[in-house]
Amino acid sequence: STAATPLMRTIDLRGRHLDWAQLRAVVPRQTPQSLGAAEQTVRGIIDDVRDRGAVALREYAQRFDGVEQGRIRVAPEEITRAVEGLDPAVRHGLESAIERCRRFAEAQRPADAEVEVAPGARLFHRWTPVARVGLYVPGGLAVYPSSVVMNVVPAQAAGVDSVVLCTPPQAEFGGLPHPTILAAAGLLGVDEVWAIGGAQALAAMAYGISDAAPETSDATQAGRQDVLEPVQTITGPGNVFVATAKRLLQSVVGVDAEAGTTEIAVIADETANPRYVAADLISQAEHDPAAGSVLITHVTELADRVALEIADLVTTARHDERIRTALAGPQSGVVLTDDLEASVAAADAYAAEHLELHVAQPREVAARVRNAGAIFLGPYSPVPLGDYAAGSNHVLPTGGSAVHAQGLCTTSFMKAVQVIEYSQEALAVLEEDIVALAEAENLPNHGVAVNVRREG
Ligand code: HSO
Ligand code: ZN
Repeated sequence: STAATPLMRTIDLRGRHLDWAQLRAVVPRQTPQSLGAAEQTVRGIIDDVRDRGAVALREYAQRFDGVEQGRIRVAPEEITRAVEGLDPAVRHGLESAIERCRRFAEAQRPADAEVEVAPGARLFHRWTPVARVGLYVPGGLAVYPSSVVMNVVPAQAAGVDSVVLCTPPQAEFGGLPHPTILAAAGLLGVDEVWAIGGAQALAAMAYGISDAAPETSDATQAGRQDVLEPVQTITGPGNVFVATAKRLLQSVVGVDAEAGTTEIAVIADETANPRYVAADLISQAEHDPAAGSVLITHVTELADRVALEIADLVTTARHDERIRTALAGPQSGVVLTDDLEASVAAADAYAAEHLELHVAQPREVAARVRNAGAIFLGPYSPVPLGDYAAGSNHVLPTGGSAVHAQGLCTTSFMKAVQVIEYSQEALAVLEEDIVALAEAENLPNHGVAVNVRREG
């Protein structure tokens, strides 16, 4: 093969001894999208949906989706029909993903804690699912039924009472949502699907819609089918309008993190297979011209061989333009380090959404990594395995937020309530302490609430 100029730039850290903050500044990273511009528009949409309900939703469907809506909720028969129409191979893939994700998600259910900190002084940490969850699924070019699985399964494993899915109505499907999305919902047992797109969908789920029956239907026909009960938590990806709506609705509902552009980092040593590494860097670059692919290695020959493999694989890629743009962008690159230790430090500072370890002792190296959304060990655990089928979740922290955040999991749809039960004697033991602290904070009636129980 010819020595073409490598697609990815090189960041040479050899001989430099950078601390965490310096590393964080030199590893490649995309600039996060700014949401400010959409804020006014989205605020208007949210208020409109809250105030005018289904009337506003029908107007937006007409304006943004080019669809005249009667019923906004998708009829159960349409979901069944979509399941029946699903390509059998895709159905098999989704069913196997659902099964593995369920097993992993169910294993994540946290145990309650109970402790008697002193005689008669009992504390309980009781986990409980969120009552009702809303999932937003975007329409448009990228249709990701795998993301429906990734959002719904942990909510179901958490034991939520109900899940509602909102996704845009599409003119090309007769005003229904994309059939593959409907089919994924059907396979998951989600029967409440509403054809609502964008910021409108998030507002509808946050505030609820009580008047969604079409005007033509008589009052007896309009029943529970046409009421969208408000949810307590909303998850799911979306464009800048959806991300802005999430931000604005945070005082009304819980929301998951805004999904940034996907990224992959690979730590490789001399044992790495350069073709595997190249294929995996390309796989995430395929998502978006702004996707980030980062190779971190202390083995320069390996870096060179990966560059050759990338050049080779890109020539036959369907989305070669997108991939080239992503790999050549400032958010991608090859980071050269002095040794494996330094590679781990660089990866930790980068805090990748996905981190692959192509090294001799991947488990041992993984134990030294603090910051990553998900870690893929060894040559046979590529990121696309996690994207579709491993059983892990593919909704992961992007943009370096893995330093403080984690991927979607069962507890994302749960919350713990702290339960306190003291006897009169156990309270009396603490009376002086509480009174002293209450006095110190100039809140004496806090102390009185304890005193009155002694006087009894
Ligand atoms: N890699 C993406 C998830 C995905 N891949 C969906 C394919 N479909 C972000 O983790
Ligand atoms: Zn992917």
